[in-house]
Amino acid sequence: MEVGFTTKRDLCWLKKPMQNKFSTFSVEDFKDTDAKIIHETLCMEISRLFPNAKEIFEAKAELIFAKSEDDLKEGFCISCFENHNVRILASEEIGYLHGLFALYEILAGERKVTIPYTSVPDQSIRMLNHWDNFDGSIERGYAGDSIFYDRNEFRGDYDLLTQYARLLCSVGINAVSINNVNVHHREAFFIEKPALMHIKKIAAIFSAYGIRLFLAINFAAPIIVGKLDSADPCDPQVKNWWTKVLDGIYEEIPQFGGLLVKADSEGEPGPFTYGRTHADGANMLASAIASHKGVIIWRCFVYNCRQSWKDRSLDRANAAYDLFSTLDGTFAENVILQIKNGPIDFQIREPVSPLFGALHKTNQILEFEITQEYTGHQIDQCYLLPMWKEVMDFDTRYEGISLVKDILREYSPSRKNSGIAAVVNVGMDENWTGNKLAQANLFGYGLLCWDNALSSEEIAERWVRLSFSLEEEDEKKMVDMLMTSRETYENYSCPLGVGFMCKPGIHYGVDVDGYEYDRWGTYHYADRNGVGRERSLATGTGYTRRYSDSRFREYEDVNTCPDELLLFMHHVSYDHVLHSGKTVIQHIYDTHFKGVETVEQYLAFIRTLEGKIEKAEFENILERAERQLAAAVEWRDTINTYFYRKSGIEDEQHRTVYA
Ligand code: GCW
Repeated sequence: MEVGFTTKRDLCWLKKPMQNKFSTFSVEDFKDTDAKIIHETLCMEISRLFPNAKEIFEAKAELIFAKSEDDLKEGFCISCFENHNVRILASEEIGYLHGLFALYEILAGERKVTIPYTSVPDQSIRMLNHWDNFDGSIERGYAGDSIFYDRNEFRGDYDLLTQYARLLCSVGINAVSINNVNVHHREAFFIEKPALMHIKKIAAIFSAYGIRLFLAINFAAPIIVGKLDSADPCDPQVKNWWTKVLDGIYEEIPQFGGLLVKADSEGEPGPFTYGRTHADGANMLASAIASHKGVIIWRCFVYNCRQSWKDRSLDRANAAYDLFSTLDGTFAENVILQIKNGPIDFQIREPVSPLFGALHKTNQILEFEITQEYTGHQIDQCYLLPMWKEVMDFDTRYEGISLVKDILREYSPSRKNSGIAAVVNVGMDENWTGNKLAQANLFGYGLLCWDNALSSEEIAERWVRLSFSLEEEDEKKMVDMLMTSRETYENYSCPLGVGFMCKPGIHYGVDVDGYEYDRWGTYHYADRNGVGRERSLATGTGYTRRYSDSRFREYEDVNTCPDELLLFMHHVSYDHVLHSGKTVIQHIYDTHFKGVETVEQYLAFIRTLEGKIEKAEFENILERAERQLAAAVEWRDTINTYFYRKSGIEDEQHRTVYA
């Protein structure tokens, strides 16, 4: 049995094996074939995490895995915990594995839990989306090339993929899509045999860790791959073609999860070409996959990306709501809509998408972005858990079920077809995520999907403790740094929810007007009097009306709109006074100076870590922090100067604002 790994990679939060903790373990088997595979994985993982434990075939082992009478789903119960005597109960074999990783964390991370400790996932689907291309590049990837592909071939490093799968399983992930939602020509053929021969091997690795594999498809595949003359979802020929394709996929990969679709979005083909609705498109695929019990995950990121800044009535923020709320109840039972957390695109600050709470009869997945496209490219540290918590705990203030985290489950007609997905942040870099600190986002994402009640702080503490061996005081400082990093990024970048002041295309670094006169629908409309997009019903685009009455009233009125979203919802003058008591312009100056000062403090703290963490890790974190500081200074000076020039109003504190 292969226990060690040949491809050298950071073991991340699983790097502290506990020697001689248990001398024996026993496993009560579940009967089907999948269970046997997972049993093998379990033995392998025990030998990695608790070396020297031997499997015995009687019930008096020190570590016992046994079937539970209760329905624990993919979860587990650690029911007994005395010295060398631990019992892990599960109702599905994968629960043993989750229980094992939890046990490891309790021991290696010195985590306190009360026994019996039962842990059952809050969300059914806990997914990662890869935006990896066959040429090895990753759209919005900041940690090296793809772990799956290399120059139009399958990389075939199964050792590496096993390391990846175990990391994901250890934080509770159970679904992964392995190719970019922008499905280019070559990837359109992933649904055919030659590629499937490779993909099935990847699927088997994930499957051994209880993770289902998904593929993103090109809606025009019937034309591109099938050589039909149409991809019209209402054409019986098209449906037959998809049915055959899916039969072929399941023949190779019986445990295949399903398809992920980006349609009619940013140039991708879709049902609109044929005058059909998104329900027509999704339902056709759903019916073609239904006999295999697969699902169709259909993205709601659909908007007109050829807008004009001259037309202030058109609002990209309205697009997903307007299109999909009217289709509520028309999707098949195995279709799931995947909705980005905000109405625009993963900015450092956005309101929560108004689609949550508006759909009552449609399966839903909430989509986050772990990869730091707009939040610093894994150069700048930005611990995203506080943002994700805000979204999940957001109260839509509709009657009945009103919190986003509950809406996902409760308003999905099929509970098992609901949950959370996120664009992942890993690549070929030795530490997986480019910046070591960005591992905390991957770790935390998994934990939060599993247990929605965890706090960002607890997650940060757990990550720090498992990843390093620091004295308590440094541990606390590191957690504080992570916990403030999102606010810090916001402080030196886009103020008050305005968004998109980044460099076009790459989305790193400042360019205040970079998108201002472009076609993407992301305008801040700064002029000499003020700044912000007017989205009120009274005088703007009516975006505010897409929320519940209570939220509508709150957002509609400049006096009740939360400060952090003010410029998302309204165009206000520079001397408008915020709830904080500061004017908008003074807030901009203050936050931008503060943002840079905080990064300087991070850097000073990081320098003190030399010799306290591994050298390579220290150098990595330091190098990134130095680059973050340089970027933050550019953001600060450009934004401050921009608004000084527009407004002519001086900083009250007379700090350096370039003229
Ligand atoms: O924000 C945009 C990104 C695109 C991405 C798109 C999407 C995969 O800039 O790179 O395309 O979102 O979510 O589909």
